[in-house]
Amino acid sequence: MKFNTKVIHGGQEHDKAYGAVMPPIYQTTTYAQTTPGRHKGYEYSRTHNPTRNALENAFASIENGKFGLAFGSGLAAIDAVIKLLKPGDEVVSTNDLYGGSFRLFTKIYQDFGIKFHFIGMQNASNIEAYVNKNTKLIWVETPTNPMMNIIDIKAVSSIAKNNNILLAVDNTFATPYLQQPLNLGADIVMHSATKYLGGHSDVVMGALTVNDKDLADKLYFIQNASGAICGPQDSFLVLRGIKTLHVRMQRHCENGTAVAEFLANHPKIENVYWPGFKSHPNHEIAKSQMSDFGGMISFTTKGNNYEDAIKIVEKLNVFTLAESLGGVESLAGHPASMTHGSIPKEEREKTGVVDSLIRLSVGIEDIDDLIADLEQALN
Ligand code: P1T
Repeated sequence: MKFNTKVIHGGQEHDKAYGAVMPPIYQTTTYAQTTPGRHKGYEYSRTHNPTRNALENAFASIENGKFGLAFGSGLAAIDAVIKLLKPGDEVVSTNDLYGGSFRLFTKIYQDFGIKFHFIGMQNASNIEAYVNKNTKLIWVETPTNPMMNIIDIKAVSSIAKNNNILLAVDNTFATPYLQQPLNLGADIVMHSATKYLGGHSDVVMGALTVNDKDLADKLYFIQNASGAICGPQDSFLVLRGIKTLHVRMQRHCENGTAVAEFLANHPKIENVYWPGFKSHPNHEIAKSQMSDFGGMISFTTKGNNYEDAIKIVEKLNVFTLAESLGGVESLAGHPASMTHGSIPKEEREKTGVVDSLIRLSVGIEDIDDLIADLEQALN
């Protein structure tokens, strides 16, 4: 099955009870047993729920993986991955990443004795200096949030495999429409399904997909034992969102290209961070591992001035000033004070998250309205 068919049918079957074409929302916590242990495959909804299972099968299908898992948020999905580790283990992570992931790693798991190294991975060989016998996981975001750095997944995967280390890729910005990390050698793909997979800014959810059965079993155990699952109504909504992922992404990419080019040619703009530009340092890697460049763009204005950035985001009308990304509507954010506020200033500035940085999630509205909105705000 090709991707555009998988988003609609992948892993799905018609409802066994009445043949419902869309998966019913099984709003139930528990399932009748005829005698203890005899049931129809479901006992309790933290462990399994038919609506959530339909979604988990869809996650696996669109990432070209075997096993999908759904969680109550993207961070809950990341949390489950880190719970594979033990005190004394070490993780090498991209230094540019979602502020909440950084906070989870440094403010919670560091205290449990797990050591994190945050490094630039634009050149994958940088990783080797941080690998030792305790290294158990490489955590990669690509494109990174918010600097749009591109990490070579195949190159990182070969370092991971040579050293017997798990490679997890946060694929939130790219989506499986643009990039399929399992095909490039990753062991775990993670999503904040809150973003493009849900696609409508109405559900908070996380996803994992893996190929290895033992790894899947460990993660299913953690999912059930820790219990950070999502509900059936939310599962239904994200499953519905996925059915239009391909057509939404096509428009996100078209509009993203137009907005990136508009910004690059605007006299008030200093830097535009978007992997579709030939001048992007890892454009060739982006071209080889992604099928297009997406709708996430960050930029700074000339003069690198905090007040200007705040004025611009306040003046936008069609773009809403808000956290999050990946919905049909365009959003603008100020990473230093919003999504990346939990990263100390000197840490975030090392990766380019300066006070004048603005991040756009370009939606699927009419491109003329988006450009006109940016034009008036910049002027
Ligand atoms: O918000 P949640 O569903 O828990 O997902 C966390 C997360 C993980 N990974 C990436 C790359 C993310 O961007 C996020 C959430 N990000 C935002 C809310 C944001 O505005 O960047």
